[in-house]
Amino acid sequence: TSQAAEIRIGAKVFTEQVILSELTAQYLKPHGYQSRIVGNLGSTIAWNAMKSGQLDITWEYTGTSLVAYNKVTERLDKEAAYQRVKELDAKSGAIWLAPSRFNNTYALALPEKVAEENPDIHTISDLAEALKKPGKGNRLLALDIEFANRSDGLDGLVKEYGLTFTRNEIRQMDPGLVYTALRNGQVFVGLVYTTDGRLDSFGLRLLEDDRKYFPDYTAAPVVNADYLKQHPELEALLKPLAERLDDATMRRLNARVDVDRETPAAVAADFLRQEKLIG
Ligand code: PBE
Repeated sequence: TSQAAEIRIGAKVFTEQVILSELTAQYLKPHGYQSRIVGNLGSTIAWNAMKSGQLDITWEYTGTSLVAYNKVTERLDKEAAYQRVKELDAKSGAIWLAPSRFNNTYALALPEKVAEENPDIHTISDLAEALKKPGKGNRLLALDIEFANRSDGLDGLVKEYGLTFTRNEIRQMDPGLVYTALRNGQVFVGLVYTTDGRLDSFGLRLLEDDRKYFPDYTAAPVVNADYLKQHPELEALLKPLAERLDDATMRRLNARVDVDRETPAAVAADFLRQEKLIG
């Protein structure tokens, strides 16, 4: 009888990442893996820790690697983006496994009340126009700290659309607090993640990225190359899990945690049993 293999799973600071790490840990357990989840990481920290072998696996998003890590400025569709990051990252010891079916992209969203008062704002270009009109009251933009500092983030977005926010109209906060600010109507607009579970129940209006600034952000497990050499079965093993996760499914799982207040561990266990991925 062989000893259980240890697998160290990295997770970033938002709910979806906690659920994905729980899904991975609980799914791999009956296959002989003992998991350790390391949470609350920033994107770059998680990514570098996985590449250097301090972590074995993380769930990453294609656009994040493409634009934020590899600084590719060319616009690629979903498949081309996946192929490109798979190729580029393999050179630095990170192996992309079979992708999920969900795309967790960024979006700008209006609080329900702001949406009602501004029936003409449906795209980010509409927002840019509205911001140019004098005498607007609340013009605050809520966003997370990471977005303010990423190359697929705030500076590029402002430039692409000619958004005229002043420095002190931009409020940086923890990602979860952006949704609180939006629900309470404390800001004019907020930066959200499109698979977040709170979008529907908070009645937010998502603005269309009509200039296609944001890349595709399909999620996939990414494994340290040396670890994968020791555990080549992971590739086939994780495929059925990744394949079951589409936009609607991920949003529902996220909502069970952020709206219904179930724990990520319970949500993951329930999903794996329902899908017959564990016994
Ligand atoms: N995203 C949206 C970000 C945060 C959520 C997937 C583009 C990321 O973690 O890379």
